[in-house]
Amino acid sequence: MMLYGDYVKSKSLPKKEDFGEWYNEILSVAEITDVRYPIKGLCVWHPFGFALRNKVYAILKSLLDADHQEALFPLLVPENEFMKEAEHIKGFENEVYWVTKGGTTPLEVPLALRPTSETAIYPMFKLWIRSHVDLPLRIYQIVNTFRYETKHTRPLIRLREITSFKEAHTAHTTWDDAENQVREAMQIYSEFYRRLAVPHVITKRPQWDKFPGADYTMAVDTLMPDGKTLQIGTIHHLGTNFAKTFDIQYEDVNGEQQHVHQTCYGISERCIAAVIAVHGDDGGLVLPPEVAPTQVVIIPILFGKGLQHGKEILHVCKHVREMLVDVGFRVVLDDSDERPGAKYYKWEMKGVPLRIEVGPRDLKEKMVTLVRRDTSEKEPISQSELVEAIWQKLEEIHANLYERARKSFDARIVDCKTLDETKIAIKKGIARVNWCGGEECGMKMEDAVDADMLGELAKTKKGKCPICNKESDKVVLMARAY
Ligand code: A5A
Ligand code: MG
Ligand code: ZN
Repeated sequence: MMLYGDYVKSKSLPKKEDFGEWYNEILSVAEITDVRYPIKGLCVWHPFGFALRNKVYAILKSLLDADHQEALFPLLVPENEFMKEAEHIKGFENEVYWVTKGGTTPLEVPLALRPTSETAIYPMFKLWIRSHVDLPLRIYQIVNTFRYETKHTRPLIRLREITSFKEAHTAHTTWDDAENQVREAMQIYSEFYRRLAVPHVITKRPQWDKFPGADYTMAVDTLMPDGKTLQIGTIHHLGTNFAKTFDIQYEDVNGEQQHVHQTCYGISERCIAAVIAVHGDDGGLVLPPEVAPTQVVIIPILFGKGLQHGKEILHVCKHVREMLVDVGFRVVLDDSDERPGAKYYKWEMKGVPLRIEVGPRDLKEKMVTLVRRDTSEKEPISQSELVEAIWQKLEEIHANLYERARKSFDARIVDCKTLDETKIAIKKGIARVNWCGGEECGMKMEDAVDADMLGELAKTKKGKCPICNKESDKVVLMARAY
């Protein structure tokens, strides 16, 4: 494993072309997570990684807070509650960790560590919901959940302890109201990923891949540099399935008892993996300004002539820092003893969007040099125009990151008519294919191209199902998924 010191010596990460290796190295070198914790599938957040995580989750919370309320439910779920919903149990039984002892005493009722919180939350919904005036009910929580994953675990992507599981749970009077909530959740998640400059696509998962216990599942997917897709959020219409098993009823306007219609939707730290993977390059992280823990780093150029003017240069640096902190930018002045070059590498690795260099030549002119992380462009700026210039640059950086990522994303979604075309497209990305809608054809298609059906697009287009040749206007996406 590469640590920061090794990185400084070699001055480069493995090329991003080898995405798997690049991804593991960057998490360690940029101090996002530490995988050396002695339990497989569990990760430690470094302070820097956690600062990034908190910036990202602040966006998610602010989007939800408009019409959801944050709550907090217990981690432990009694076995009898966990075992109520048959499909849900079947979907999760192989992934649940059980607490079976209190000290040395076997527990009368074993307790599940939540793999997700339907079975912790819905017994309480039964108590909270009395009448139609209590609806709609929209809550969310951000918690850790545990899943004994059997597939290859990966930091932030497939964890056995998901540390940052945001799950929203809603209840409504009708199936259509719940469906409107599904649409609202799709909009919230789209806006969230727009703010992270992460291109994505939302599809309806095929029935064989929906959330256990749901009527249907909508999923948000993005594309990793290696051409595999990553599911970065899901939205489930639960119908009355859980309401029936947990007996969640409300009194309608006519005084009659009705089951509520529910939805739930979740996002995990995979959103951080997406930010890192989509924007990062051979020099390390490239962070969208809104979530960068440090937005601007100031570096005094103190060698040669600079040494004689050291005091003045540092004075200007401090003045600039104050000016920027005052207007709310997150700024670091790196006045450590390292050489400027070493500092550049360090802060580039951390994805800091803008670097300000102050050297001896800048003093007389009252200038500084501004350098962009995303394009490496350098520009002299007068100190008096600096604040305005930084506002503008940070906005440009976000726009450029999104534009660049979207271009690469769009170029890797390819219309395909045949299985052979599909096979080629999924080597680099996503294939868009017609599908008759038959489950058997769907499964055959997955097998034939050795990929997953992500799901159905809302847009339709006439074409033939490549398995049975039937004319259809259903369009699905096929890809190799993480
Ligand atoms: N209760 C609903 C919201 C739920 O649990 N849905 S889910 O199972 O699909 O999980 C929500 C999201 O968590 C997924 O879309 C995926 O992005 C993420 N996720 C699932 N398993 C994960 C794991 N083992 N590690 C990291 N993220 C995971
Ligand atoms: Mg499958
Ligand atoms: Zn078919």
